[in-house]
Amino acid sequence: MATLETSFVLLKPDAVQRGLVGQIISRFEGCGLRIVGMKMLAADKETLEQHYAEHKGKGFFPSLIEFMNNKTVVILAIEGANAISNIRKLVGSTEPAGAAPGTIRGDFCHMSYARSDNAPAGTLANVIHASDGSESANRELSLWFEEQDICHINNPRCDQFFM
Ligand code: 3AN
Repeated sequence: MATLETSFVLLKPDAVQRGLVGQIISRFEGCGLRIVGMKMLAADKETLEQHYAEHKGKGFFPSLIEFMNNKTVVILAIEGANAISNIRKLVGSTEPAGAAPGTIRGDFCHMSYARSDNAPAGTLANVIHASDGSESANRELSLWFEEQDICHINNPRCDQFFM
């Protein structure tokens, strides 16, 4: 059965710097998912370390944080039926070299794990992050957004354009 879910998506610095923001967002809107929160900001180290806490201690952790620290990113809250798994499907697999054509990573990036250490970005540039489950979606939404800035249906600060 379909469940109405809200997921957290972050367009990484490579997506912003390459001017891919509009094209990526239109993939989500195009299939009927709804943007209910959006903000451009400079990611800070503390928030990034909390966001990627599960990867702390792994070899790629410092370069992953450095790649995004103080860089402009776009954060999104996206709502829809089974939004979390549907968004992961649109995003594609973590390693761009293996991501299927038609997915965001398959179409907009190409780096392999093997090349990422020596890549100009210093890490695996894969343009986007999306929550991988309901627990991480809730954690990431509350880490990056103020509840009042998400236009949920019962948020009195928002108009009802989406009803
Ligand atoms: P995803 O973003 O697909 O959920 P995770 O959560 O396994 O993938 O990894 C978080 C981020 O860490 C990835 N998006 C990628 O930027 C980086 N990463 C993951 N695995 C590697 C790796 N083996 N080498 C370099 N970077 C990695």
